[in-house]
Amino acid sequence: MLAVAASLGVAACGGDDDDDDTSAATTEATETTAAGGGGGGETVALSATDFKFDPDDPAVKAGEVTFDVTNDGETVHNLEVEGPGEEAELPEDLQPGDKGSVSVDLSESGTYEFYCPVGNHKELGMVGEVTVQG
Ligand SMILES: [Cu+2]
Repeated sequence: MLAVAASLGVAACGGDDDDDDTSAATTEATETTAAGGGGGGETVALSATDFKFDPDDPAVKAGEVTFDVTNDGETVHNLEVEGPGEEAELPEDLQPGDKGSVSVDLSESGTYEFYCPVGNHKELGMVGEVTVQG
């Protein structure tokens, strides 16, 4: 037990350390075992600008949803999605012009908030809501 905890600690600390301001939310992300085939979740394409998401009210079917984010703004952005059982964010902030994607388990219908966790971008308007239909 101790050995397991120790090795987990080492693994968790192994990452690069350039930007750790936003908590260690990514440590749990590996929990999702590579869902073996066929899930066929939806993909939502989002454009991040200074300072909003477009669209800011997408609708999807319940399931594993992948958000493809393009930073069309002129400053760094990210995307964090508050799913029903977990929150997920892009592994790295997006520089202007960059793209990234993050998958979230949205298997329960409802509405879930997403926002940009960089600086005060959420307060500036980088917030939206995804509607999940069962
Ligand atoms: Cu932002």
